[in-house]
Amino acid sequence: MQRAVIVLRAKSIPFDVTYIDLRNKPDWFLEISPHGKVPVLKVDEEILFESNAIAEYLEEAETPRMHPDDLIKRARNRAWTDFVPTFAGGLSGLYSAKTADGQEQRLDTARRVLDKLETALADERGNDGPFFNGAELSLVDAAYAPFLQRFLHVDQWLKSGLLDDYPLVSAWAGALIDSDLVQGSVPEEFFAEFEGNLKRRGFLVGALMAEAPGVAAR
Ligand SMILES: N[C@@H](CCC(=O)N[C@@H](CS)C(=O)NCC(=O)O)C(=O)O
Repeated sequence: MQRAVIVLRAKSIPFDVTYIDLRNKPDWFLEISPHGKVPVLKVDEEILFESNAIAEYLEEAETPRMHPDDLIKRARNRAWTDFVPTFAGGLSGLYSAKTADGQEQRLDTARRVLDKLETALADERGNDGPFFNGAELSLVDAAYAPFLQRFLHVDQWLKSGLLDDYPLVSAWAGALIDSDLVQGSVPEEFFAEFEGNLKRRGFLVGALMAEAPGVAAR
């Protein structure tokens, strides 16, 4: 959902959003979403699903172009976008642990995905950023932003210090969450709901949040 909203905002495409309670999906949503998952984009009467497909559709439909012009760069941006589910799983694994031991065990996986991304930024960019390709926020940025934003939020409690070892990822994540496009891509209550979800699911970080609520959210 968030990735689609970032792209819609970046391209100044007017849109309405309906948020779904994923624990209680309405019938109308199940009828239009083939996998019962968000996001779904309704374009006139047509339904699109899957974040990648939606982002690529918007990219082809509307300017400004968010992919690099260079064909090789564009292909590699898409390849790194394909890595997002693995990356997101590596980071969210860390904060979905229920015990300190479990969290410790998942550090290696988190480090592995961060290593790859740090190398990708070093190899791909050839400039000072701040985004994946340079000065402009691109589709690959829009794909990673939601997961980096969630991680930075929970790390206020986890205090893993993990990103300290990855200066390029760390600076990139900071630029993403500071960007208006990313900040305005979630509703006001998003972080409260996100925290509620982590608490409800019995994750260790949820307990830390309950003990020390109100750490300043970025
Ligand atoms: N590959 C899909 C994954 C979408 C996805 O997993 N959405 C989650 C929320 S982030 C969802 O709808 N979960 C509800 C469920 O699986 O029942 C995409 O990128 O659009």
